[in-house]
Amino acid sequence: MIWNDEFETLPREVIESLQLKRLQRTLERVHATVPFYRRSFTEAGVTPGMVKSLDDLRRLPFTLKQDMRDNYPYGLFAVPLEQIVRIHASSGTTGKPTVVGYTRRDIEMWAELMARSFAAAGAHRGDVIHNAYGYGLFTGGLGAHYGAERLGASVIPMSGGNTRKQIMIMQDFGSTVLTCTPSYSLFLAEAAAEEGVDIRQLKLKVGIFGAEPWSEQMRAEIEEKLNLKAIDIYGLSEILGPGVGIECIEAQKGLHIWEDHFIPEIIDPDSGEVLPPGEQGELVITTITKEGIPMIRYRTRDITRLIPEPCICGRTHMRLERMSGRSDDMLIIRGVNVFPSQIESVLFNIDGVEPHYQLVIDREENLDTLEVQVEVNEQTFSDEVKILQDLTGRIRKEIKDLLGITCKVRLVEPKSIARSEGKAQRVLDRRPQK
Ligand code: DLL
Repeated sequence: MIWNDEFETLPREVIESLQLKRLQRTLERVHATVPFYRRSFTEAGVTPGMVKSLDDLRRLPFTLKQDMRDNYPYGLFAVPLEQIVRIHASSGTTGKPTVVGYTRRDIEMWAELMARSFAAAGAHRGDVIHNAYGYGLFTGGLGAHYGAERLGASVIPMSGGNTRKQIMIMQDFGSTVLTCTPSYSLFLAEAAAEEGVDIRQLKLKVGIFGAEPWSEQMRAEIEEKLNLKAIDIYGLSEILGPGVGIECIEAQKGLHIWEDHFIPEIIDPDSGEVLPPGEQGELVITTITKEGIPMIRYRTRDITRLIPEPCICGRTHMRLERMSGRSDDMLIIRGVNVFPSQIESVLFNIDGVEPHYQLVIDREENLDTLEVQVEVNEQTFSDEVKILQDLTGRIRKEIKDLLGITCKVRLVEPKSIARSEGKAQRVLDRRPQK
């Protein structure tokens, strides 16, 4: 179902003229109210008045995560604190978190976009939405919660963790929609099996999964294990939280980014140049309706491409291809660029291994080493040594064929790799920092 028929199906020229008008207003506002933007525009020799077309956006400087850190905690807010009704923060791997603030209208807009996203995923009033995204500073829990209420569905505010209870509630309350990270959905499936519950027989029909990279192969695995349609949802706290973009259930191919609120660009991460439509690069997003903390040309570090072709669902908002990883997740191993998702897609195509793995990178005698630790299933685990050796050799060869690097493969016991309730930690880089 299309939640907002008028806005989700606007003709391209109307979307673009709306974007330009909203962009110009946002630029005037941040220039007048946020010293950081005034300074960065002046340094780049630009003024809001110079932006006369959407193409002029590329003349503006980028905003980086570091800029948020440098202005910690409230320096990028465009309204006084009295107008901020909610604060979220995302913890980075190092240092202080990045802090974002929402006005009452921002919260309204977010709920609206999440309701749109739920509807695009096939959820509606009457659904029981089991929300296992974490509630707290993380945007996942409350973002999905407000959207589910706006949709008119019955939302169960589970948050993450307490996995056995999650299974009981899902079973007893008749949950029809599951929202959590893709890795947690597999953990739920595994935990259900241990409890003697056949998760495939529950009422779940759709899962709305995001907050971490996942692959097509992982989608197939989740759909098979949980017997539901798995939908990819994208978002980041700096821009909004969940609900920046989502796949529609009709196509399950690419994520519609809500272009009446965001302007996406794809750039070459090295040169910063805007790439032509369809080319892969780093996603840059400008918010054009947010009040609390508008973002101008925010470098997300997420790698994707725009799909300009129209979608069968009738929505006219452009699609983003499934994220293939983050440019700062990219591992350089002996000079070769490797995305964890590439290794994931090799592993998930091999029978006998489970969708739980970890990549350990180290350095021995000045040479980078990569060890792929992957769980095998119970049956394979009890197979003869020869079969396990063959499996190891096959994984090593497929990774070598795909990436051109030799790695060590270690098959580990079922359930020995730590499960996560939120974003999975799949990479352990033990190399000394330069
Ligand atoms: O993860 C917001 C969110 C919550 C999205 C629930 C979807 C569902 P942050 O914690 O700020 O916000 O992390 C944002 O997570 O820049 C991506 O690198 C990654 N990410 C989010 N969604 C996806 C996805 C939330 N569908 C960062 N595919 C982003 C791949 C994703 N990566």
